[in-house]
Amino acid sequence: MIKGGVDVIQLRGKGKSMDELSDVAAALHKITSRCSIPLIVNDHAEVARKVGVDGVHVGQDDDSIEVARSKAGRPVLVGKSTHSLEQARAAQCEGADYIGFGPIFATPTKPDYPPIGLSNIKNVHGDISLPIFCIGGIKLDNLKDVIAAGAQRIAIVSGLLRAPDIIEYARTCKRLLLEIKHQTPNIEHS
Ligand code: TZP
Ligand code: MG
Repeated sequence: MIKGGVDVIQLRGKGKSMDELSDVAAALHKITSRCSIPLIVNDHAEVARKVGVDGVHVGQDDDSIEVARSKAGRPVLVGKSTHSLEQARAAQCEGADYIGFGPIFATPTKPDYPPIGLSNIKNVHGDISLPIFCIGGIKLDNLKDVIAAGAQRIAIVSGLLRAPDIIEYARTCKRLLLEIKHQTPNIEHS
């Protein structure tokens, strides 16, 4: 992923024990830190106390941003998943450093959430000043539509993990994001 140009990596280890997650986080962090790629651990701020990851990501049913920061015990990025405009506004008020916004499309990776669709992407960017990562069902096939709807940053799970050539997949996604960036001054894409 790093070779392909991914800018940030999140470690999601649903069902893993804290020890297993910490071990994977430590091994990954050796790689990401060499390349100056931020590593964010999903759900469990405790891991950030033990391992020098760069951030923690919490969902609507996880720790609050404040609790996550205090569990980490040191300055880290804290991001929050949001599934509506209201939740995005609340995450900004709560002090998130960035938000995830989705699922944009229905996705087996997060099956129990109704898709938001493309139409709210512009609204959330108009309302929220934090970095916004659009997520959920985003693939190479629909990435142009997501960008056209106003997305500046995207997160991909299954599209990348199932790609026959992860480097090439990441590279092509990145190229699409950067192409639009060049047509739209003052916007950063990742
Ligand atoms: N949050 C909203 S959708 C999603 C998460 C974690 C899953 C995204 O996975 P995929 O495979 O890229 O649809
Ligand atoms: Mg979570």
